Amino acid sequence: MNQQVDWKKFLIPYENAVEELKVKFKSIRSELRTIGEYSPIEFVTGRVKKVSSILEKAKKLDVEIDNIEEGIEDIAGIRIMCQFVEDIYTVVDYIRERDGNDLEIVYEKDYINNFKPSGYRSYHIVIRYPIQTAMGPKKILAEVQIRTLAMNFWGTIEHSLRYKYKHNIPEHINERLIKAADAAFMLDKEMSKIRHEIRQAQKMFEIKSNTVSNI
Ligand code: 0O2
Repeated sequence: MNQQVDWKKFLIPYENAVEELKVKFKSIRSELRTIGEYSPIEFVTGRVKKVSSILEKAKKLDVEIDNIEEGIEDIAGIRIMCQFVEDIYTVVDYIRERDGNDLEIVYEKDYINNFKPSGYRSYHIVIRYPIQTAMGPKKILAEVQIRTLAMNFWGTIEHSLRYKYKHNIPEHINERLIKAADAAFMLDKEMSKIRHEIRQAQKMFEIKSNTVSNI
């Protein structure tokens, strides 16, 4: 069955979609920076899933090879990193505003308010994205993961450890990873509080200096 799939050809629209989406999200950041505004997007990465990982996931989810385009939603993956947790929801709103324009939202998963048992936190949006190919137009599924720098730090390391242990992480290590995820989230919350306090102080300062100049 696997031999029947021309993987190089199959993956072309996914590669194009990842490149296009990276440019689109990166340009939000550069536009905002150009006009001197704060960008909720810190940086953007993207990847096309490796064939071995596609096959592994298809096996895990019991998806037939013929149904891989619909059954595996993250063959094209975009990751958007934000400084603060609240920035994540600003980015989610950006994507929602584009729903029906240059992309369609299929569904959203909030792994921040509902974090995974592993401790994993991130906001996922599965989209259907139109792409022009040499064979004509096509819509593919892509997964956009939106997370803070701290969530990304934890997720990247936990992912590589999970692969090193071949998905059989001993229970005591799992427990420590969950604690590390909670600590990363505490750090996110503390950074948001600090930011809030600095903003409040700045506002107070502006009010005071306006009052002085009005006298
Ligand atoms: P890769 O190499 O990142 O592509 P399920 O566990 O069944 O609820 P499902 O259906 O696999 O989840 O999809 P979901 O929840 O959208 O998660 C897909 C991707 O989210 C994963 O892709 C990871 O990128 C990330 N992810 C989900 N759970 C975890 C986790 O516990 N730890 C880390 N580090 N990442 C996670 P892949 O295919 O696993 O891998």
